[in-house]
Amino acid sequence: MENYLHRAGFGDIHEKVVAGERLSIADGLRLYSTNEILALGYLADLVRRRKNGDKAYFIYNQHINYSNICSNLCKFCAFGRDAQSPLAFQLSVADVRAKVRERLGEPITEIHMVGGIHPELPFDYYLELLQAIAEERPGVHIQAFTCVEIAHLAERAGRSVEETLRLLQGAGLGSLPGGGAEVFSPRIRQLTCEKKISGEAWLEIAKTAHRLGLRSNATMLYGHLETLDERLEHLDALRRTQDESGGFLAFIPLAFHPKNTEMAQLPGPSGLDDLKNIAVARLMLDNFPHIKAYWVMIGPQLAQIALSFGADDMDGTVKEEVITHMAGAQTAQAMGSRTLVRLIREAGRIPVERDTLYNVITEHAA
Ligand code: V47
Repeated sequence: MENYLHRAGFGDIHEKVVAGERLSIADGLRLYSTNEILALGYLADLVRRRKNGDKAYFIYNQHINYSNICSNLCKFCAFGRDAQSPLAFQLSVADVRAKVRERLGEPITEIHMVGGIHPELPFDYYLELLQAIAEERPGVHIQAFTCVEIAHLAERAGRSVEETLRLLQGAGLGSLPGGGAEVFSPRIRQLTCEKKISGEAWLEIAKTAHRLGLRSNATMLYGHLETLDERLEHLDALRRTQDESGGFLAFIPLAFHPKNTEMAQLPGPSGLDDLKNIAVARLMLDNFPHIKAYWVMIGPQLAQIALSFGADDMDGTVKEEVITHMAGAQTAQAMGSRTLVRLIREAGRIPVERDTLYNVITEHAA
């Protein structure tokens, strides 16, 4: 293997990985640029194994989107609508209650809830959503509202981000999902989501959440207009933030789905690029405990292979995913926990059902 890594031009990076040394942005560029995908996978797998051993995680979760009404209307998004659109929707607190109640018979431990940047809903609506979920399913972990939504909620509440987060936490918020990060580069934000908060603002809100004891995830939407340098700047910014706050749990690379978006002319990323993003993230984000292969976006087949390219988590049962499916995803909108266990086991890992904070719920036989 060492000879092969040398021939692939990665002898020095292998030495750094073995020594646990941080990789530079220039190293990251070389990794992204290679076609020696097995060498890249081998290096990422060394880090994955060191951090997570033979375990690969999944979660029993439910996704709820409370509204798709959005005043940002990003060019890569097929989910957001303006309020006048016939496809706009907005759930009442009672509707969300009903969605939770519908699935009380299932062993769901996490509710993942996000929506658009709704221009009119009052701040109390969001507090009531959290309270209603906690009432219907006591003990469930509510992972809700991206940093972008938090910035908006703070505006609606007329309070600081910190005060807003404290109020949400008091109403039952458990952690923040990783959406809305997109690509931090101002160039890419200008081209694709000019109304969205800046990358710095996103990172600042994540840090504030971490200070309050809320953990959060981070994402990167790849495979549209971004350059490799911009991807690496994004990863580096996350790594520096994690050095300061230590509050990120998982990084999830999100594969751009072009259908029904304003960037529908783009092809979207290839399978090779999907694997590279998992592997390079695992190698660059040396201070992130987990890398998720989100099966909804890259397909269960590739997500399974990603478990040998740096990923240690397949996300979850999800039911029912809307954001990626509006943009043409061909995957299912839910997956049974038995299928997740089988996929993980087949990949040679120990399937572990986790809670949001990666506490073990059930360790299945290898
Ligand atoms: O913020 C929008 C992205 C995100 C498209 O934290 C698109 O564990 C691909 O963040 N093609 C929402 N992606 C999903 C998300 C997420 C999903 C699963 C787990 C977690 C987690 C977070 O999806 C958005 C945006 O970045 N997105 N449109 C699209 N056309």
